[in-house]
Amino acid sequence: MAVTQYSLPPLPYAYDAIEPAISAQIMQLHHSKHHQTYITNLNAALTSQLHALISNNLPLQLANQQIITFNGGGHINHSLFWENLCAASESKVTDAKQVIAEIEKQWGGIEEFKDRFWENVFGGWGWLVKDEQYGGRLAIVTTKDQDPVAVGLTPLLGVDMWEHAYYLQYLNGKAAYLENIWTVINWKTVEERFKGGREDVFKVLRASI
Ligand code: MN3
Repeated sequence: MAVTQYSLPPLPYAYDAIEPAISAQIMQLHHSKHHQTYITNLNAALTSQLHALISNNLPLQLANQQIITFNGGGHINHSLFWENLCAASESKVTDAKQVIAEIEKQWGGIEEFKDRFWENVFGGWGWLVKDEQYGGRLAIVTTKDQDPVAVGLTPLLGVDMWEHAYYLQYLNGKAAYLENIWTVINWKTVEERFKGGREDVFKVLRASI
């Protein structure tokens, strides 16, 4: 008996495609080292968990659960993040007509939305989500560590707020990093996620997750 072993999904663009918002050096390290490490740790923990379940080793099961949550969340979150970025030349808010209309309805405009995002997002991850429990209304949420967004929420757009996502280029300039991220958002992907539901978002990624 064996468990699924996950592998690193290729980026949908070159490492230097997101420059100057995010340097090629960061993209390469972040994707080929950080993301790969989450996958390597996830695979090891899943294999260990199979043995822990077969041997009724409850303490080991609990320890593995934490490792699986952290590294599995890391794999999911980074996969979503790569897909909702694109080259600045391809980043067009006109590709997300429905989402932008909702953003305007909810926050008054895209600039106001960016301000609220900055004010409400801390370490870990920042997300624009669709809240299915409230009729699909948009919300800005933060998840700590590598936690994925909660059940009931559809992730539309994720921003990695960990220092490793920007420090080499921006040092402690987190505000500048976030300001520049808005120039490389793949609004087409955001709109597609909005039109579907949570299951659809994860289904798209299932080939690699
Ligand atoms: Mn990261």
